[in-house]
Amino acid sequence: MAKRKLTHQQRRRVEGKNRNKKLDKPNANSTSQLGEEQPGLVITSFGKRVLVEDIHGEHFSCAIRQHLGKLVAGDQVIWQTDLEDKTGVVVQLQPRTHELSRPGFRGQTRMIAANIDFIGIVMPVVPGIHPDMIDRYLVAAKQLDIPAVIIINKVDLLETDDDWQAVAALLEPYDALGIELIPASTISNEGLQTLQEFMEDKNSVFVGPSGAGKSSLINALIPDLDIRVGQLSESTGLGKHTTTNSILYHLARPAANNDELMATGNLIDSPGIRQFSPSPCELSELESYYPDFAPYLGHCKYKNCSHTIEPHCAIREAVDNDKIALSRYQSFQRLLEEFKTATNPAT
Ligand SMILES: Nc1nc2c(ncn2[C@@H]2O[C@H](COP(=O)(O)OP(=O)(O)O)[C@@H](O)[C@H]2O)c(=O)[nH]1
Ligand SMILES: [Mg+2]
Ligand SMILES: [Zn+2]
Repeated sequence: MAKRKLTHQQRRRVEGKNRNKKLDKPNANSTSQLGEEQPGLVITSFGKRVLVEDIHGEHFSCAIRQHLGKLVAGDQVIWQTDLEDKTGVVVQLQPRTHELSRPGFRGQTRMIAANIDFIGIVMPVVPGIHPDMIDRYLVAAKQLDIPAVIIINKVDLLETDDDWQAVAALLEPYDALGIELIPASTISNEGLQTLQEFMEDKNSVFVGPSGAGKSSLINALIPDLDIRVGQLSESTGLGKHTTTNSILYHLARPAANNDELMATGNLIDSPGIRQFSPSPCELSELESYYPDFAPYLGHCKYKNCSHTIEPHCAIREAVDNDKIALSRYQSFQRLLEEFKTATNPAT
């Protein structure tokens, strides 16, 4: 419509305004005044920005080109510095391998970590170990096809043999599955050496409930972490003790012949999540993530048995005969139920 046409003067004014805006602060979609494209690693995300580490280990607060969506700790990106200050713009996201995410609000996905190849499930003996949550993370690890260990944290709080036995009973099903169980404590330093060996040269993520001791463990595992956390909060403008978004730290150990530290992988600290959920999947896929069910699958009366109310169910019989742990059966059923509502929200 003619009304919408700008007069020559108006157009000049608008263009002038935009030009000034660009000079003030280049936004994520401007291309002026930017340095060459270079590779970078996302350390953490905050607000609409990310902290990117360049190949020299320097950190830059970066805007993100809109079409890239949300970025997360562990992402490999291509970015350009803003030549005027120590900021930049992420212009490309390298393909992710093994992204750990969870369902967020209104069907959105919340990223937890990218490019990981090892999951440490941190469970505290106090207030308690939650098998249901362990099983959810184990399913996620199976979906990604990466190894997971269970870190039994705060074992300094176990005082009697009975305390230990109660914990051992809860963990029995995982021991039977051959999953590594690592008792740990940042008070007694138990388990730290073992963890270090497991994580050598890997990109690991620590997950688990809030208060499990994830950040404390990372603090104990990384020698100069205090300094780095200080630097991080300076670059992001965020407080020191909040893990609202995942943060990537470099692991290091002393080099053989001198005092220098050698990089040996990365460890991502993740925020505590009240209820984690793996990606929804079909019954048969979920079954394949429960290796303890395997000997009984195919022996139910009905071929597509959901192992809930069907007669002559081999899985339920195995539970009744203590061949499958009740907690494992219950977590399976809860996930199945949850996946059903996730795929058919109306029902
Ligand atoms: N007794 C004991 N307390 C611990 C241990 N590790 C962490 N804590 C405490 O547990 C609380 C939560 O720790 P934090 O690392 O913030 O947990 P996060 O939420 O999983 O990161 C803090 O008060 C820690 O001091 C441990 O090994 N033993
Ligand atoms: Mg924390
Ligand atoms: Zn069945």
